[in-house]
Amino acid sequence: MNVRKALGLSVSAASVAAIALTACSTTEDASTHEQAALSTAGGHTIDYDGYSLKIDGKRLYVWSGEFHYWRLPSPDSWRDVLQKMKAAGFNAVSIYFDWGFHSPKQGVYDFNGIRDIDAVLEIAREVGIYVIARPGPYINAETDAGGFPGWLVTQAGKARTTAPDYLEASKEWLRHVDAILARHQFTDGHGPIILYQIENEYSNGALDAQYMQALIDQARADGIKVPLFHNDVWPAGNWKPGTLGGPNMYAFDGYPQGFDCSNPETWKPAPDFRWTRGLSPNTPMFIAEFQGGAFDPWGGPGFDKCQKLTGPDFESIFYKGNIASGATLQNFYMTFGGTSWGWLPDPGVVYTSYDYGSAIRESRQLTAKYDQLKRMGYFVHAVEPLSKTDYGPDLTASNAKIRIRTNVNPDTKTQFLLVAHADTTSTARDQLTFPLSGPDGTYATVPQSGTLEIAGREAKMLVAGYDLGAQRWVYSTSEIMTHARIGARDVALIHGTTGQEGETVLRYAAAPKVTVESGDVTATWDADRKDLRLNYRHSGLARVRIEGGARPLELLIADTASSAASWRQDTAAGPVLERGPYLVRDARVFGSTLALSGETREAGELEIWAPPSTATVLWNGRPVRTTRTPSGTLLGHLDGPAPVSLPELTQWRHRYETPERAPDFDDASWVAANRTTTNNPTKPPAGQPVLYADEYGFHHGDVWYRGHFRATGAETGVSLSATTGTQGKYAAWLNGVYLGASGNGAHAFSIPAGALRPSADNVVAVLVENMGHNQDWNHNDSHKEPRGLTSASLVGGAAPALAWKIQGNLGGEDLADPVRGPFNNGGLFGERAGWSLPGYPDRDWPKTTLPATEPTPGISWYRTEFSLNVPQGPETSIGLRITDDPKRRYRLQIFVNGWNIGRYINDVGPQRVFVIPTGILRTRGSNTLAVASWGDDDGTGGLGHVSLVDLVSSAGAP
Ligand code: IPT
Repeated sequence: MNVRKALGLSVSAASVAAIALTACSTTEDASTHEQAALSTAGGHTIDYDGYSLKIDGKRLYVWSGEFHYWRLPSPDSWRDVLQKMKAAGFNAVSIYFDWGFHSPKQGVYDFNGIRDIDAVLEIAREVGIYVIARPGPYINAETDAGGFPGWLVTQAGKARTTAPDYLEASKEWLRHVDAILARHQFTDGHGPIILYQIENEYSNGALDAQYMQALIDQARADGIKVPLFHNDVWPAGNWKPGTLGGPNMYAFDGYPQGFDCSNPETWKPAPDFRWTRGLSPNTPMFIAEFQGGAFDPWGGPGFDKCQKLTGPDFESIFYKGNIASGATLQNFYMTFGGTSWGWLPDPGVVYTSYDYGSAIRESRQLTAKYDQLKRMGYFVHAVEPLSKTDYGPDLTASNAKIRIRTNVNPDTKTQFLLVAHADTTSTARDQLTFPLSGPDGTYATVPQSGTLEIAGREAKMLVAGYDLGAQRWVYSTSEIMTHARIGARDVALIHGTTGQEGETVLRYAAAPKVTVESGDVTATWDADRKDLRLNYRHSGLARVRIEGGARPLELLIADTASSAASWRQDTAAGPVLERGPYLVRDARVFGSTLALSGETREAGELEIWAPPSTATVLWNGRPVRTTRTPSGTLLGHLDGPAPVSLPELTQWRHRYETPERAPDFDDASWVAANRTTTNNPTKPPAGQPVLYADEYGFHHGDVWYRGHFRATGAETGVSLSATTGTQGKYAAWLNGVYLGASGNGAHAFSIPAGALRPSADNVVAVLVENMGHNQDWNHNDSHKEPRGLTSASLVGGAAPALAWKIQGNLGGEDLADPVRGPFNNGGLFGERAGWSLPGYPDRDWPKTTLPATEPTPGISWYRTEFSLNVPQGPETSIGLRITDDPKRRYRLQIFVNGWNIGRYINDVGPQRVFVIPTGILRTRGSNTLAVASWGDDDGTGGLGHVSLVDLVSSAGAP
């Protein structure tokens, strides 16, 4: 209700959020990206009903992928990823905006450089992809504190409620981020944003409706006009429209395979969401997050297994299942996962790589999952009746193991048949036929010749009773990938699994002229029904020309590999299809020139179904010589990529630091950790100060403590407790003598003989790793779990109190390095002294070779420089591999040109290859690699072998 009021609209109950818009003029730059860009002339409407979203009154099947710019600190690569998504048929990208990434301190917000969300949104507009904006305030996302900034963890009020301090802070964030989002709304004709999410999976336990409503009101007050939604954790019916705190649209999430990738062949059944229709019948079925991969924890099985658990077979069965359920908005989380660089990860669930087993790998390489998404993405885009369907009855297959669900468009009567195993986890190979009755008559047995095969984990979405361009599509047992009118003919690209039989039936007034241009295709004319029946086996790319409709049809029948190698682009001169390259990222037409851009992985053919006006073809700006084939396509040849050669990393220098351990280290400039009260729900033991790092403004990375005391001489030990987060560690020294190390929790360190200085000043020095703050998934303030020391006392005799000093990252909340930002650095001596940075004068450091052993426990650094001379381009992707015996116990922070690109634990893993975000690497020039290594006293510290890897030519996950 408030929403409508805020918009100043009087809206009938039926059309909840028809957003009325005032036309406005925009001055667009004549950038070369304009051709693909979303139309920005004047205003647009975004509306919906129970079937689908509608843009300017036209139904849209929203096919969206999740992408996080903050996990790709390389603005040039944002365009690469968004173009790859668009090229696969995505019409939308869903983006979380991470509050903590933009705000190091209350009241301080940074939207520059790698934080330039204006640029993200402008690139999305230029690429021509809609944006689903998800600014939180809470986002979860396996990131530190679920997206809450470090400074928020010290608040008294309960997060995600109307507690005044929390709510005020949330509104502060929304005001800042909304100011930018508001100027990129599609409704105003200024940008790509079509939908906006309030909160995130705010679904468990006690829910504060006033809080949700306050967020809605804030978004509207900030000028957000697009429809609002919330993503329910599962279809539980939370936050339905029309309730207090309910946004405009209902949406839910689904991760049916879960997040343990250890047994990727073991599946859970695919959900059938039809039962959820009653939850919000007047809004379309919107799956705001559906499993696109899985996260993987420290010591986990690794992302190759997640890639398998959620592979192309999973995508086909589960995503088509969602289509059959009636979903017309689907967003796949993640489609490109990226890198949780620096201290971005939530410690309990992820390490540096956030590859997620996604369709586009962390290295931005495409996978078979990408190909599968492309087959489906092109389909939902091309076959428009899909965005308005009712449930039809199941068809009875001749094989009881197969279930055929149907959806029917009530206007066109087009039928969609989902053919898959009833047990969606089945790996059996089954054959079937089925009866079909539809607008074009009744068929007792489909296919009429042979059988349809479901080979294990596959699902087919078949189309019957459809006006495909100027042709009548009676049915096909091949799936439609896309179709378009190109020049004077229709071109249809259909596909099936390699080796399987297919049957396609088209209807014509009289027997058409059929020319099989390539492949083994049998044509039969059924004069009674006036059906042309084609039978074939999917193999390579068969081509059939059919003349008999209002326009000729060029039917392209692809197998698995040929459909993967096919691309479609829409240009100012109409649609273009291409076949051959690894990627066709973009196509534009300038007069008679067709300018394609893309990538190859090897030399090969480029075939183009181009608008007839095309006389010249450019590939990445260079002319391609083409010949016209008998079927009217243009055929050219593309070269493979130039080989990349990467230098060996040989010239290393090494230096041990850890001066803080020494009794005479000067900590005068450090902050006194002497607070006696805290808002934190966890209180320190009676009589002890609050030592939590966050209380003193040190929110990320390692923190040093120095506790001073005058010894009685009776002290025998130091009892410490630290909360580090999963896999974190801490180590202690007394007067420079190493006491030992521990993981998360309490540890009693005994004082070795001779270490104590009776009747004198003594110093306990403790280095505590903060692996990151917990998420707040259950909104129980779990992100406030303290980090750093939580208690410290001496054991023995009268046990004097300790007077503490603390030092974390340089500047605390007043970042010393705002460009790299709050998550880049913690408080190691070397980090504070610039050892991680390029240009640091390390010439006086001793030389070393790798692998190296560092016998002294604590922190030592390894630095090297390397020069690259590799071809520049969006496809460049270089990684760093660490090779060592996993029994050695050390952990690393890896800095490339000062950027913390990864954290590595040699004895935990699983990550051993680190993607270096291309934008922070000089691909032609000199680079600095600085590695901080934290070793124990077992003599296994140091650093193993380190090498550069060309991730474009190497297969597999980091
Ligand atoms: C859901 C979150 O909304 C999202 O932020 C992310 O954490 C994702 O899942 C998992 O990667 S939470 C899920 C456990 C339902």
